[in-house]
Amino acid sequence: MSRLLVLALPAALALGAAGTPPPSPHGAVPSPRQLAWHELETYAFLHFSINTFTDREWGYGDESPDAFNPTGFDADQIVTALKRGGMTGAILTAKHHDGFCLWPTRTTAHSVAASPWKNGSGDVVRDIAEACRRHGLQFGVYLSPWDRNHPAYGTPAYVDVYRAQLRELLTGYGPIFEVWHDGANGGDGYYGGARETRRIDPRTYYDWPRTWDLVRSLQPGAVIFSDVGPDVRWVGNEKGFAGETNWAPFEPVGPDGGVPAPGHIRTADSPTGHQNGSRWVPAECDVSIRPGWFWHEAENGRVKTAADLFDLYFKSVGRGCNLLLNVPPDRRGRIHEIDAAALEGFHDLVRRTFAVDLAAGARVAATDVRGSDPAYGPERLLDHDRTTYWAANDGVRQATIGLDLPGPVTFSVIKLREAIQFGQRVEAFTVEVWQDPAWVPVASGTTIGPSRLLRLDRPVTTDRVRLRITRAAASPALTEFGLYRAADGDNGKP
Ligand code: FUL
Repeated sequence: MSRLLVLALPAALALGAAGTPPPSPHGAVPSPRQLAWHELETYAFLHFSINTFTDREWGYGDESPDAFNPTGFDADQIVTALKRGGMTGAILTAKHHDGFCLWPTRTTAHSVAASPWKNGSGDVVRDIAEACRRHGLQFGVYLSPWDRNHPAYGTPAYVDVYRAQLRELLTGYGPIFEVWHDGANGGDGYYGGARETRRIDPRTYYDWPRTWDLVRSLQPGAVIFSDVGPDVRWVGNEKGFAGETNWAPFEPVGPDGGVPAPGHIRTADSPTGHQNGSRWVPAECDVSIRPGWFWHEAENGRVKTAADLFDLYFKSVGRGCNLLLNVPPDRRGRIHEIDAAALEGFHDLVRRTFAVDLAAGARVAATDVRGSDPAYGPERLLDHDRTTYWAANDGVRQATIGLDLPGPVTFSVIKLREAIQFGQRVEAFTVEVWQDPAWVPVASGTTIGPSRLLRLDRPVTTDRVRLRITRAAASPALTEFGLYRAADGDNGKP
């Protein structure tokens, strides 16, 4: 439903009720597929493959398909555990660096078809894709560009194989919401028995623009992820957090300042992006619920807790990113009970925190309303509808929104969202509360973007709150201003 709402945005961009045109876009703006992606916020990574059975993180490529034999594979259990954790989608490692394919591909014999699992008749990609659809989750694929098994890796022939694999995945399994291209590229491997080191030039070898054209033609709704986008960028770390200042616009360069490519980028810029970047390439925070990406029995005692995940939520979604949380299935082919419990606890914290918007019922006023047109009035900030927004007149660079609450409320979380269809515009803001006889600042920040959550050191009680936008690159336009009380108690702030 919400995807449809966003895709319907062009209609909502029509003139305001009194005929005032909306703001002109500023800088880079998101595409419709990126707007839909921004709404997903938390989704899962499923690292599952031969490594699950060999207890490794990176298989060499010489593993026997005999090793792949989950004892109780249950796609519904996997997907419902994710759903209970608030995950809106799942991205499956259809092929990791070791080259083992989780679907019966025509491109190589190194796949589930050669495994004892279901006597070679199984298809993990199909089972997870169908379970996602049954339970209302989006489905995406990770296909490692590096293939340590394939004899042709390093030659042009392998790039054709990679594209053929993508074509199978993007034509055989229904709608795909995200295609994930890893930046890890080249090195030693089995390579059909050669057992050698093969280096490739990440800038030229894969001819990424052609591959991305293929993805576009086969799955126009899918966003493409890599270190450099084109739709979604890596955040530059695997710990699950973004920069406190986080611009969706991005202008990637190589480590040497030259041409960038997946696996060849100056990652220092990735957590923050570039305010004046020419393209909208928002960051995605990938992190595992465990120390490793694959399931290892020895890590059962080191699963992140619900509180850890809640903290990461503030540092990823709360900084305008999507959180890609890896939850690796175990050797049964199920989400382990410890991981499932942590996920559920995390979702419970998120749900309880955001169940009641304490700004509800407030009288809201703004120092400036575009064209004095009620279509852009500040009441739009409280309606929880991302298609409506408050906007200021062109030329305005500072504005204040005041909330006059029906009575005193106690809150510890502030939620802000920009109307990002017009680009990212706010550069600095402060939130203040009335503590008679003065306004007292309780939070401040730089960027807002698709979502900004500010967690206070301690809850504050007041009946008046104001947001002061102190610097903006273009007239501000916001869609949400909410107040909440964190459900994990008042000392939860790390
Ligand atoms: C990295 C890979 O090398 C890891 O194994 C994992 O898949 C992670 C998500 O990306 O680049």
